[in-house]
Amino acid sequence: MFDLRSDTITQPTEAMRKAMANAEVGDDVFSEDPTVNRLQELAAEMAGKEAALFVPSGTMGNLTAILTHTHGARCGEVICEESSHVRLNEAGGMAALGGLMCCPVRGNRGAMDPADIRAHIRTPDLHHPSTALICVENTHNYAGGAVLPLENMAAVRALADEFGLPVHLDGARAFNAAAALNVKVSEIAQYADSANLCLSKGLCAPVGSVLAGSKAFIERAKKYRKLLGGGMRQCGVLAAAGIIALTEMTKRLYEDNENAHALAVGLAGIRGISLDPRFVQTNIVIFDVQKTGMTAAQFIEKLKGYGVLASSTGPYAVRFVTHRHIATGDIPQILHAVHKMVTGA
Ligand code: TLP
Repeated sequence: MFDLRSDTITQPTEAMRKAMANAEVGDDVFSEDPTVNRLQELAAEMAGKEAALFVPSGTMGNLTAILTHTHGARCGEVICEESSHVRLNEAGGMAALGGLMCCPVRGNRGAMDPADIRAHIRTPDLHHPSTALICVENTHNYAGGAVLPLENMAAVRALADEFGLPVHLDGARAFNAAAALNVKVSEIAQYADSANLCLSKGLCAPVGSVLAGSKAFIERAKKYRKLLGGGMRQCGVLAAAGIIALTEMTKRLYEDNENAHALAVGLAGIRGISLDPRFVQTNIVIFDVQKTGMTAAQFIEKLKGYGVLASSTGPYAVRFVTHRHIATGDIPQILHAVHKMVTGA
């Protein structure tokens, strides 16, 4: 089976398992776990921020950041791209736990136009919720792993500064963006006040994310992590894998990006599949299957019989995600399986 459902399915490496077994640990709620402290220092340095906080998941990293930025104020509004993960895939956490409303803005390949953001920023009016935060996602998952151009991030930052608003980066796959742009992740994160970087996707750690920001922000974030139940104890066993994720696994992400591009080029040549491979910049390939006469659900179910697992992002949108367990040599076989399934030949 080629499992292309997500890069979240990646297994920890041997080096990670060894490091986990031998990790020095302490009670992290007292900030006394030396391995967690090391991971946090490393993550802060890589993100170009003063401090960082280890959290169990990307979802908790984003929600912790959102609550921290809004100081738990209810009735505020968070501007985010309309198909962003914080809006669609985090169980409405900002509304349920933060009393916040989501203000969706349609992006172009995941990038919100600053003019559109400006049009959604609330003016003082007792009828209105107040704009409290802008969230950006880079790479943008549902925009097919699109990389937000750095100029766009800089323009959003400038606009946020004009209105005194904080910016949070959902950088679940920011290292894939960094690999595609050939820049350090700090060059991307510099435009945001906080950045959530996932360790458990293409970087292969079993669990976890790091939330990076200023010292004062991270101090406040600790309280919200606690509120969300994310204060873990001897979690150096998990952080040990995270350290390897950051030191060893970021270097290979360009392979996942290249494999995804090769998949996209091949898929575009299969009858009934629509996508533009020029837009596949990182490890996510989203393609339309409507012209095959199948829905995404039918396509995925049928493809399973040919040894390939996929996920969907819409009624006719199928998603393939490349990762460490998909080798360059597997791409022709995957394409052959899809071709056979679609054409019967
Ligand atoms: N994304 C998962 C699913 O939830 C869709 C996936 O398979 O891609 N931000 C972004 C941009 C994400 O893609 C994800 C996970 C998260 C945050 C949440 O991370 P976790 O799963 O660790 O809570």
